[in-house]
Amino acid sequence: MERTLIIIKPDGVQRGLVGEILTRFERKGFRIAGMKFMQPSRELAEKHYAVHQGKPFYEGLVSYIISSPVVVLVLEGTNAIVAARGTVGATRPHEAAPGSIRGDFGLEVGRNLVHASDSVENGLAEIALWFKPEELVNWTRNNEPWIFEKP
Ligand code: D4T
Repeated sequence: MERTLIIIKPDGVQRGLVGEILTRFERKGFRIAGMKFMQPSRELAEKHYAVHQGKPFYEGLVSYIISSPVVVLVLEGTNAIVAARGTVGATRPHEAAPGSIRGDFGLEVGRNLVHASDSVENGLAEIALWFKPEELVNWTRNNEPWIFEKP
């Protein structure tokens, strides 16, 4: 089953939107394989955003994600990468569709509430960066035949 890494960023936590954001992923049908509340270090943030190093928004991006605790999740599901990015919405919240997390709760790209992996390969690398293997749980829910046609 495909996996994606989700981060509820500092603004999501500070604004009391953790429950609301988790609810949206749960309702969509994703299975939680990992979840933790943590204060990311600058070193971790710099590794996570290494692809953006040198861009004008890089420093703001790193200082934003380390400005307060975050909730980090590994979610599993069919086409989890694309599905989670749909639930999250477009990078710039003012362009994000109503009904998406960013579309419903955000206005600015520098306060866009949630991160979701953008490819299967990046998802695997991000999961390895943020979680130890033993922090991930292999399990199934008893409602899965009603979410996944082929388990
Ligand atoms: P993340 O990585 O936070 O889930 O965002 P996206 O996957 O939706 O978008 P991205 O990788 O293109 O950008 C990463 C991050 O940089 C911020 N950003 C981006 C910014 O502050 N200014 C910009 O012009 C862009 C393109 C927002 C998200």
